[in-house]
Amino acid sequence: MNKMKSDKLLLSIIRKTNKKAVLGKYKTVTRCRACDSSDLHKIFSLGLVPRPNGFLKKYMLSLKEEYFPLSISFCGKCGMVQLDQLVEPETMFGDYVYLTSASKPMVEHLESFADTVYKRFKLTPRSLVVDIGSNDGTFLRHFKKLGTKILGVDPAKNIARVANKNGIPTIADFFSTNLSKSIIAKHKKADVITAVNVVAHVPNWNDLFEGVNRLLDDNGVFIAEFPYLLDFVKKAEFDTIYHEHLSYISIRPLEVALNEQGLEIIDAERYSIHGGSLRVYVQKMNGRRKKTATVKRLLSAEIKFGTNKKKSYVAFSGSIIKIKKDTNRFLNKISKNKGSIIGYGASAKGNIFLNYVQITKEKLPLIVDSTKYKHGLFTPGVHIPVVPEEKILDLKPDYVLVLAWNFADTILEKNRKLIKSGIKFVVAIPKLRIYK
Ligand code: DWN
Repeated sequence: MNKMKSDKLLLSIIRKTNKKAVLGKYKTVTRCRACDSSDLHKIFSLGLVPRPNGFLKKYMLSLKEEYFPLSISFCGKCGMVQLDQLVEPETMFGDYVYLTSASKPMVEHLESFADTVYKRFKLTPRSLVVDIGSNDGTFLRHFKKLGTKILGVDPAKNIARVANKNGIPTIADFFSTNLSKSIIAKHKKADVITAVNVVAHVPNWNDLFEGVNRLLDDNGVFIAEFPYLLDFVKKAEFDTIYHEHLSYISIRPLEVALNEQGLEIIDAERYSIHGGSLRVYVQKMNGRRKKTATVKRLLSAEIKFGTNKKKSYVAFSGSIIKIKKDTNRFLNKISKNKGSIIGYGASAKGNIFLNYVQITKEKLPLIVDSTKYKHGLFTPGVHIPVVPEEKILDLKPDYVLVLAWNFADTILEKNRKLIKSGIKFVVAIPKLRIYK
């Protein structure tokens, strides 16, 4: 069946629960983002879903809502895993609701990240740190406290305004080679360029890395951190597949793309944040820093895993189907026993999970969340209302479904008294678990 026909069929199914669903505009990706090969192989399709951060104001519930097909493929040549669809970044990042500062574990992670970089690269008050995808300036605020010069770049105009108001100079734009030229003209070359949970969001890696190479001082270092493909596959983190995440990154394809632009990876570190992330340290080709053994070790682990082999993704696909079945069975049991359940963490991943598993507001009547921008809004597709986190104290549900599973430890710790009082917290990924 051709793409148009399958989209129309999927849309007719979605319209059974969301009559306002329409097919949004998207492009189909036919070449590898890293090596430009056309040897792409489908891994899994999640059907039609709305924008992951497409939260709705009340009046928008009666308007048309765009859905897009969502599937990922791997490159048979370099092992790159990427989305098969491209939704215009402007429509996703123009007016954004995700705030880095809304999650304490992320704030703490970035504070220690800044300390590590400051000490390891012996930064001084003359050093310039440029953060690509700087959001509300949570990361740069630490460098400012440490005394370096700072500059943020973020396309979300609403959030860049908040950052500038809070004393974090931020350019409200997408980073690009052109923008790097104007930054050099106004400021200086950067001693450190950071990109935290950004590289996976960027459609044109050549332009991104050419801009990094131009902006970076000859002795500078580019540090990118992103969810790591091996963690993503091994822990079936399928709800992080969404239209903001164009790539699911591993060292091999990333190195291909960086080398193309005169850059090389010299070190890499794994972190548990966001379900398992990789931090890579990059310098200009043939720079003065030596490559560590970690890079080689990770590369051989990826080749052993077989990132460019179909068989490597069979278990991953099976886990997704099992998680959907187990979650629906669990929710049906609760509604049969007249139990009550709410969601915790109105995250982009949570929205993908709710739409793919088809959890409607009848099954999950509301979600608590710490992000002020999301309060009073409704989640995309299934239209579940988002209320302040503190509301959980009045609600006292029988169960709480933790949608932000990547922060489960923090959320469980924060609510240990409620758990002690008998409220059961549930995490569905990598498999359904009840904490009591
Ligand atoms: O790459 C991205 C990641 C880094 O952040 C972006 N594309 C979009 C976003 O994805 P997400 O929305 O899935 O991110 P989080 O940070 O996993 O979302 C966690 C949600 O949970 C936030 O809305 C905040 C909320 N939360 C809460 O209510 N109480 C989080 C914690 C830790 C809490 O205690």
